[in-house]
Amino acid sequence: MNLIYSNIQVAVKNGEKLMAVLIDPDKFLIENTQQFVKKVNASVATHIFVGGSLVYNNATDILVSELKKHTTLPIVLFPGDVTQITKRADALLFLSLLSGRNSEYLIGKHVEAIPKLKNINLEVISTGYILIESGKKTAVEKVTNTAPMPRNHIQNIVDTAIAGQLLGMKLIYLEAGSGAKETLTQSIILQVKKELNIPLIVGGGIKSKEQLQNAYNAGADLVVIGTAFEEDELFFDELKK
Ligand code: 1GP
Repeated sequence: MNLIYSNIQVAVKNGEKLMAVLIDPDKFLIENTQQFVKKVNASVATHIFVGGSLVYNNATDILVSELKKHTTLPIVLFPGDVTQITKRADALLFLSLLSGRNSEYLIGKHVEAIPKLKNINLEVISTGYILIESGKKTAVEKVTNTAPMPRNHIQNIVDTAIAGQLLGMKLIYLEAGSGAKETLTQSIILQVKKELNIPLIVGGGIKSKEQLQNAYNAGADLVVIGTAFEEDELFFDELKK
C-alpha cells in the first residue's frame, strides 16, 4: 500500500539519487507518449510525475492511462487541483503549500479531495510544498495567489520545512517553480537537508546535468525536471542510464 514512499525511503537510506520527469498534461501531446516514454525509460529517471497548474477536463486521467501502457516506472500525481486526481496513478503527492498563507492551498483543497480519495486506492503521500522566489513570477504563485519565500531568508525556509516535518508530512518539496529563471541555490538545499529527517524533493529550472548534480550534491534526494524535457528531448541523451 505504501510502496512508493517506502521505496523512496529505501533509496535515501542507500544513498541512491532519484529523478522524476514531470509531465504537464496541458502542454503534452498525447500522440507523443510512446516515443517520449521510450526516452524516459532509457534515462536515469526513477519516477514520472504528472501535473500542472492549469489542467482541463480529464486530461490527467487520459495521460496516465497512456503512460501506463509504455512504462513500469511509478506514476505520481503532482496536482495543481483536485480535478487532477485519478485512480490510474500509483501515488498522489498531497501537497500543502507551506510557503503561502492561502488556506485553500494549506488545507481547503485537501478537504475537497476526500470524497474522491475515499473511493479509490491511491497511495497518498503528505508533502510540504515550499515555493521559493526564482527571478520571475511562476504559475504556482499566480494560481495560488501566494508569494514565494525570499531566497535569502534561508533560516525561515529551513524552519518552514521543519514545521512541515513536525506536522507529520512525509516529504518536503523545495520548489523554484516550473521554468524558473534561477534554480535553488546549493546553500538553501544544504541547510534544509541538514535539519530534515524526511526525504527532500527539489525542482524548478533545472536544465543541465551539472545543475542536477549540484542539487544532488547539496542534498536533494529526488530532483524533478519538466521544462528542460519539454523544450528539448535531446536532454534525455545526456541522462542515459
Ligand atoms: C515544477 O519543480 C518542477 O513544479 C519542475 O520545474 O519545469 O522548471 O523543470 P521545471
